[in-house]
Amino acid sequence: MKIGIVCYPTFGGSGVVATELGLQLSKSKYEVHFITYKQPVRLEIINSSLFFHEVNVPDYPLFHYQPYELALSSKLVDTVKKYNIELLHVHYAIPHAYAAYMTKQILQSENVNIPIVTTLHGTDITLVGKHPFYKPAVKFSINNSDFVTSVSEDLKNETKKLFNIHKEIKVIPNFVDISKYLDYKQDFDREFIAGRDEKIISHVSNFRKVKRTLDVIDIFNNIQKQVKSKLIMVGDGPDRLKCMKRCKELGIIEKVKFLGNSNQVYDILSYSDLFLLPSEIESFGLSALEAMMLKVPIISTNVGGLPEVNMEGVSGFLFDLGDIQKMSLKSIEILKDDILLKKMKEGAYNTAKKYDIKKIIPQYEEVYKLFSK
Ligand code: GMT
Repeated sequence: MKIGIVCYPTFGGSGVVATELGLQLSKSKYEVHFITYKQPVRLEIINSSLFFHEVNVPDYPLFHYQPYELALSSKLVDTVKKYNIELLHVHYAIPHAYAAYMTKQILQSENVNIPIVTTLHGTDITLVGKHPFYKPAVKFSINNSDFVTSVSEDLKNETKKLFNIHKEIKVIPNFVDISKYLDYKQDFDREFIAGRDEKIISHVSNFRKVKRTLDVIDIFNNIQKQVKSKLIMVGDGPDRLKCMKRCKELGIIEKVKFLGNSNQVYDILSYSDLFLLPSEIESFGLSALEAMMLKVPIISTNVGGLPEVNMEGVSGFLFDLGDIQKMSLKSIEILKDDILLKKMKEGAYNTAKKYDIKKIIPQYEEVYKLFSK
């Protein structure tokens, strides 16, 4: 089957899920075409069953905003026709589900039928999508997709509630490739990050307000007073400078490494003892799942889909949003108790196994089968 995948090509979780899905599909009976404005970060191999088509948006001085949806729809129409693509799977509703709907309409006028599968990832619903400026268009494009999936039960319920959607939404969670870890080799030395007697705490995100990265710094500040440790902050985004400033004010800048966007997330996680995710909104928490796969327990909030991923007392612990005190105390307890830490590491890994790629990809394939000719 020939599938077109539309996603954000950046370091965000929806792009990672879409790319890993496409890569995996292309290893079996699928021909996969990525259609987006840049080659997705994790898409390193292009071969006879894996293609990348770049969407170009010419800069025209008359436009204050360049019309990306228009360029994307046009590119989708051309690519579907040129490669006989049989289904479009769009990740993140804004603006992809909307552009896909237009593509379907244009192709219909030429007697070509293209089914649209939309996967909802999170803020396309819970933050941006529900904003009155976008809501009618998002609701319309969800209702007019041929099939809709969401990455957690919580996101499914939120979507139904916020947009009054009566259509079926199938939950297909995020996934990790457990086999990647089995023979995993780190590319750099642990000494680069911390001394032998120091614990390593990590956080990975796009440093947006919803990630509450300043809470990460405050929690670590409490931890480092009682446990010799280093904090690794991976990723980049609007709150990164604020975090650096807070570290300087607290006098802990020497203990915190800001690595920016990195393709070595797994290396960093594989050395970590604890992962902090105190988010305000989190539909699933792919970064937490990746940490769990690498045997790192999670201290997170109990918002959104996080309780579906982080199992209380097994893979980690969950707290109310903003409860820095309790998150700090539990972190210190785990890091000080080697037996508890070992138990939590195993618990994190065993929980991650439920989300192995081999269990999740067939769920997407079931959806595609509904539309295969
Ligand atoms: O909504 C976002 O923050 C962007 C999106 C992304 O592209 O990173 O993240 C969402 O999708 C991920 C993959 O499905 C989920 O694991 C994240 O939890 C989710 N982020 C939020 O809900 C904040």
